[in-house]
Amino acid sequence: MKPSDFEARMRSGEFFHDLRMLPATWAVLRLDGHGFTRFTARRFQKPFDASFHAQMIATAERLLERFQGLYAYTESDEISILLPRDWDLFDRELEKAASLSASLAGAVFSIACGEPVQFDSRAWLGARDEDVVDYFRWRQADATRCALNGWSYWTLRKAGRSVAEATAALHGKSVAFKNDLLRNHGINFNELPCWQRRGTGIYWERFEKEGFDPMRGLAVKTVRRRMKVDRELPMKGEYGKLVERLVRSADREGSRRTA
Ligand SMILES: Nc1nc2c(ncn2[C@@H]2O[C@H](COP(=O)(O)OP(=O)(O)OP(=O)(O)O)[C@@H](O)[C@H]2O)c(=O)[nH]1
Ligand SMILES: [Mg+2]
Repeated sequence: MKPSDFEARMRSGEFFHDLRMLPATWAVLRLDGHGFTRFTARRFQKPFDASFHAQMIATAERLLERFQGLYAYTESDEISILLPRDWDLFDRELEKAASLSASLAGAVFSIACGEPVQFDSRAWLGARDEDVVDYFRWRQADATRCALNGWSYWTLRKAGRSVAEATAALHGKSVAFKNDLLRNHGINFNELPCWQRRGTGIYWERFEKEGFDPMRGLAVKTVRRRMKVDRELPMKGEYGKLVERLVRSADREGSRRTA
């Protein structure tokens, strides 16, 4: 067999390498901490730990920057990064996007906490702006559900119930039941920190920077962009409007770039 044939035959075994995220489509990379139930149990306060969340935010910021995303959202041990429709890094190769995002998140988080941790990563695709709004409302609803469950479970555990007892006490119970349970233990779910109930968003904002033009000897203003970490996200419809604004302004910028 000729070396070039051998090379081609071996390459053909890289079966998924040609998979690309569809062109001109919204894409979200969603990363999730691998085995974080055990990892967090050893090192962080339950159900929520501000330092754990701060590390998730720092990881999300690095991903947003490196992957040139429009918006990052983090809740629990997951991070979603919205990519622009015209995103063209790595030729939109799925394997590259998933493996490089997971390895960057793992590296950033591991350095911060001093032990090796892993993330998995997957891609979500949506054709319409409304799909993106629905996606982020879906993840925020998950944050709220997990926060209520986590607070209910750990309130029972801290009150002396075993794993089996706490799990059985909450099995199939309604949102109202869990809110009442917390109230009976002196906790008002709606007054818990917003980031725990709704997650945290990170997006780009523009600001004016004062500078000096030495050629003209003049004070000048330039427009720069920086990341804004929003720990007080609105919820439901209002959150949807925030995501819609980010998506629409990205679409306007995209069409200016291609005009
Ligand atoms: N202690 C602590 N745990 C947290 C915090 N935020 C998220 N977690 C935990 O992270 C875990 C996330 O859930 P999953 O992603 O479903 O569980 P996992 O063990 O990571 O499993 P895989 O993702 O399937 O590998 C849950 O057990 C949460 O309680 C936090 O602020 N403090
Ligand atoms: Mg996980």
